[in-house]
Amino acid sequence: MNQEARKDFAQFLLSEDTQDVCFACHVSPDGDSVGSAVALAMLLRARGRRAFIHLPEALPCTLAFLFETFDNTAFDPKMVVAVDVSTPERLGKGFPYADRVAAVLDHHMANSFDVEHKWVEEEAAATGLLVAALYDEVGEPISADAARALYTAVSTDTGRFCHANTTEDVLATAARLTACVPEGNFEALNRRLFIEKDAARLRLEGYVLTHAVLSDAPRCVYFLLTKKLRKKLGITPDADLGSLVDVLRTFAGYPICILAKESEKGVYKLSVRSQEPVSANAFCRVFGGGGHERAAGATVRAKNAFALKKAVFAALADLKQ
Ligand SMILES: [Mn+2]
Repeated sequence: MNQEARKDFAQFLLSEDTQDVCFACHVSPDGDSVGSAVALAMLLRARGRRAFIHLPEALPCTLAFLFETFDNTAFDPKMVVAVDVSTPERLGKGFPYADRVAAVLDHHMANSFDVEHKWVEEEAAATGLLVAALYDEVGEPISADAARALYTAVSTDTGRFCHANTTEDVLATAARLTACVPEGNFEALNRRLFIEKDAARLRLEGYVLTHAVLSDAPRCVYFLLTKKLRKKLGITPDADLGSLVDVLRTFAGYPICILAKESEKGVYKLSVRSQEPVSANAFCRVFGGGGHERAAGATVRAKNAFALKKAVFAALADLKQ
């Protein structure tokens, strides 16, 4: 971790000029982006500042608990801090405060923000780790609610501590957070985040397992979730589909998994996971996306499902496997 960047960012956060802050999350808001933003807002509020979270799209229902004890009333912000956001585009179409983005806190590869205060740790497993470090840097104790928000960030971005990014510092941070909640464990939170699913979601997972395309050349698991299928299976707009790609990862022997989700007519969002030595990031860059080496995303425009599959498999054929 870059100690100087950490110090500079902490200094910026607590400077007199940092007032009335909007912490902005990325499109398809996930546990890391929202959990980190909530913990940051709590830190500023503890220091007497005003802060709220901006979500460009619906909050997944699994993350709704983050706002149970957090009043997220918006106001006209003086500045925006982008949290876990790799490019200005990922703040969402029509982001209302685009002229006020002063800082970014992130861990994605090739973060393209051009802002005054930028702290990006490409090696960090989650933005939540940077937020925990900021609490330490400024000497603010982590409240139970902030610990739950940060645990959400770190546990979701490491695939509940299963991915290759689950390093010693991840587990050390998780251990520290465990000590910050009165119950001394995250059993209830884990149940909410990872174990319990509603019937529609489970039906969807069953459908994905039954209908996923298993390709042998190139070796890949592929599934397209159309809007029609979402409707048929009763998947609501606030359903948390962020971890659906993990269902594809359960097929043994395939080094890359691609979940395509139709977002509007002719527009598909890809979630890609890969294993050593295949690079999900390299694959997504073909489509102008990116992320991390083993987990990345991209948006693809294609005429229909057939054209999409053709484009995806053409890019796969060119990929080093
Ligand atoms: Mn993240």
